[in-house]
Amino acid sequence: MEEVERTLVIIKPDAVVRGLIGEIISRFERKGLKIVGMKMIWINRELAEKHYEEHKGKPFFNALIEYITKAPVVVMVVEGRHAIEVVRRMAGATDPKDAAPGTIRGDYGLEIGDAIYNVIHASDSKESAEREINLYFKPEELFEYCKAADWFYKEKRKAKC
Ligand code: D4T
Repeated sequence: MEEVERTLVIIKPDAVVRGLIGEIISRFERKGLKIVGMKMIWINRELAEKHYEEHKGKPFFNALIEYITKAPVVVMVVEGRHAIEVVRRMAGATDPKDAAPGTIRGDYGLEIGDAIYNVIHASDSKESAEREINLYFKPEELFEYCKAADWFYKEKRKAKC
């Protein structure tokens, strides 16, 4: 049985202010991933601290919160076969200097701020994906729809459309 997953992606403030929203979204679309929810928001301190609660107490925590609340972000829920792993691999290593060319962080980042400014966030496990999707989206903000190519893969994927 093919594993269709949903994962949370955040196009972070550095990418938004650099005009990279379209570039990044295009990569996911071209890969064949389906965007099932998307909006621009300005993350406040409370939400940022909730999102990054596992890092509370670490030396970079405050800088990380400053960074993610510095400008608006685009949050997306992306769906597809093994989407969590696939999107993490498309994102690349956490520090953009270590991220391989061809990955989003490898192609679009190098400079860092007080924290590591690394262009996007992507959920790192099924548990994180579920928690993070619920943090940013209400159920009615996520959509089921058919993409134009779905008919082509229909038999194998047993898609509804
Ligand atoms: P996110 O969560 O932003 O997608 O990043 P990663 O999943 O790739 O990496 P992470 O959870 O280990 O780190 C979260 C966030 O903290 C920043 N950071 C991290 C930092 O500024 N300094 C550090 O030393 C580390 C480890 C970067 C990403």
